[in-house]
Amino acid sequence: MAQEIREFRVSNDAIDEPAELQRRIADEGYLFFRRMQDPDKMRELRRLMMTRIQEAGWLLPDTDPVDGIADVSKQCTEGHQAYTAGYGHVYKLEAFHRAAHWPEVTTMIDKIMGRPSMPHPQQIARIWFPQYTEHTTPIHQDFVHFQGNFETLTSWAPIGDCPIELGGLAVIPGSHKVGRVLDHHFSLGAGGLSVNVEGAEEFDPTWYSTDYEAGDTLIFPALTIHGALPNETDDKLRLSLDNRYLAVGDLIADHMLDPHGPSGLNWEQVYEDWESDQYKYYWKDVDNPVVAFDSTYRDRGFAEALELARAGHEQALYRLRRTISSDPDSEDAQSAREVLAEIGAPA
Ligand SMILES: O=C(O)CCC(=O)C(=O)O
Ligand SMILES: [Fe+2]
Repeated sequence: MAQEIREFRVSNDAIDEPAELQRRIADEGYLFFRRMQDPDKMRELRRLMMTRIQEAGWLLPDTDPVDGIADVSKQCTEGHQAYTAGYGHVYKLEAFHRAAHWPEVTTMIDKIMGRPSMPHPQQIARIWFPQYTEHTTPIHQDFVHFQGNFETLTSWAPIGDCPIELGGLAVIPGSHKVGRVLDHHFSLGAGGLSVNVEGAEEFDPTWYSTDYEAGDTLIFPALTIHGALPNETDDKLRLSLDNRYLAVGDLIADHMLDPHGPSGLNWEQVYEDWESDQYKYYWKDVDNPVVAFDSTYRDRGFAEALELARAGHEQALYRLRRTISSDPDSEDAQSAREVLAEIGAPA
């Protein structure tokens, strides 16, 4: 990603002007707000989530969980078997799911969409280890992962402060104007698919981000090109929320009705210790048309990983071994074993 990062335009001045918000997001492909969410609520959510992360063994014992000091020897990420237990422990927190319904977020999304909206049932937290930059979320458009419709909005917010070196999200303003899903290729990192933006002709591939503080929030539609900055700290975990919102009555892809895959949980397990029923299965009362997940993008990425692995590509080999260990009975694992056997590489 880019060497030089420019500062986001801050849109707090337009908070009460829906038409201006709509104009800006249509033009620039993102909106960024300082302290759109209550920093104290965010810090309290951080305390709860980091406490669970410490219980999972990913923070150094005898440190304040709020500081997010990682046990670097525990590095793991989405797609690793080791990630599931810790992430699942965090994913069961009622407070984490409630955050998707905080009115400061939902009223803002309604204003931007100009229609009543709702959060996708599938909410997502990202827990990013330091010194693990190979696994940084690659450059992508959200549509390949979440699908449904192009107007779906992502709301990304750090849970606590997130200075540049901790690896927050960055966007290419105006990139959504390509108006289509670009070719995505095999990559490591969340989602495992990336777009090459070098030499792009349809937009200027300049990156924008910021030193995020608790409560700051970035909102963008499904075609905006974005990616995470690497977590360059020595020992700090990056913790963030990325929740998605669709207009009531719009199309949603079926997998977004399930808990986030890396948690390894179903809803009954997620809800096990909740105190309130208010947000359990809240979407069942809403009549959104549902479309089946289209696995074409993912399948193409995996086919590329197989090809690259044949040629000895290190990250592709890593990807194949990860599939074999995390999902040994899958067809992908079978193909991965065949390729490794073919080139005489250990599984
Ligand atoms: O936080 C990350 O690393 C990935 C987030 C992302 O891609 C998103 O919010 O759409
Ligand atoms: Fe994304």
